[in-house]
Amino acid sequence: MGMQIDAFELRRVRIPLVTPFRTSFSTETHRDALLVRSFAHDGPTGWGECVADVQPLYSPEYVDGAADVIERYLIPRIFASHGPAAEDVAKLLSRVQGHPMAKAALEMTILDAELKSQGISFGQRLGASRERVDCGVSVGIQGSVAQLIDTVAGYVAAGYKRIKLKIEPGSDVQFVRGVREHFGPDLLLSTDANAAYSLDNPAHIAAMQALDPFALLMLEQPLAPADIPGHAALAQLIASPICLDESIVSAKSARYAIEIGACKIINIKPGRVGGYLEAVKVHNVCAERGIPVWCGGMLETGIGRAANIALAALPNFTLPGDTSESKRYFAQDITEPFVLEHGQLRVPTGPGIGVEPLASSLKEFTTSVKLISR
Ligand code: NPG
Repeated sequence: MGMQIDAFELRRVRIPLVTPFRTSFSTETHRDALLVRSFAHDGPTGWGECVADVQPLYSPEYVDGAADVIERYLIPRIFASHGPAAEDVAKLLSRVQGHPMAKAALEMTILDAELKSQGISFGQRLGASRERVDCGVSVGIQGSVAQLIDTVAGYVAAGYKRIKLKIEPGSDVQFVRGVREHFGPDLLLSTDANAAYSLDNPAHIAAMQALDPFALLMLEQPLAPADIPGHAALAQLIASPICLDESIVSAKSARYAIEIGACKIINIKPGRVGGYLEAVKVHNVCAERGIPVWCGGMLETGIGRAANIALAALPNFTLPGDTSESKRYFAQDITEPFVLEHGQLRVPTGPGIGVEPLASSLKEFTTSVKLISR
């Protein structure tokens, strides 16, 4: 048995980003997040963050759709089951197809409430083995090579241990060359294409091959999410190790991708795989097969960031994640900011996610609130 939840609050917050974030699929100027708060019967309040974007461009989910499916199809299943334990939530919701980010947010809020009632932190529950995690930063596509070098220089000075460059066809080789030549061979450098390349296009293949000399730590998700076999074929054509993000939607898909040689590294995002508990399973599948993992980012507020940092402290998270400090994203976050110390963030130790939203920030950034009671 778990917590009996009497009501959930769906709260939308819209927080300005310090700098627009451009990927191969969009340019974001704000983080428009959905927070899911749970009110347990005679128990603590839990928080969850849904990482779905405003538009369905990274994956089919989008934040309005996530809020709708949570309210109409997921919460009723929770209410019907009389207080499920967090570990039973994924199974309970499994008849609803897809919507992993929506499901992950609901599982997260229930897990937070449950752990707070037990006095256990996310890190302890998930199996964290470190008190601090190494952090990298994801750099959006910039207008010019000079501008990119400038931006990267700022992040290197801040102490980030790995720089990831967003790329797309036409904004790839010259950007990577510029950064590699400017910062030298010791910079841990990776690229992320967000599925913008195709094996059907010879110019795309040539561009990916042209990245070979730059000793990339990885080339992340060059091809379409569903095309795991295509990544295995591509691995035979390029020297850069392939990392999969969008393609990995469960521990099962991770096992398959590794078995067919589609990737050497996996990016784990709890929202993408349906929750923190499935994320641990992906971690374990990779650990058993000698595949290093790192924690991805979806421009989370301090709520999601706290839980991501706990996850990133598991033993096989051996590469720096997209777990940057709060001020890389927001001038004002909705929690106390996470602050980089020698390229690392400290894993929260308090019960549950270990952070609370600040009342003043919630007030400032909330655009709507809906209470859904039993
Ligand atoms: O630091 O949180 C972060 C952003 C990391 O690059 C990042 N995220 O494809 O991994 C991605 C990308 C992303 C951001 C995807 C927002 C979807 C929405």
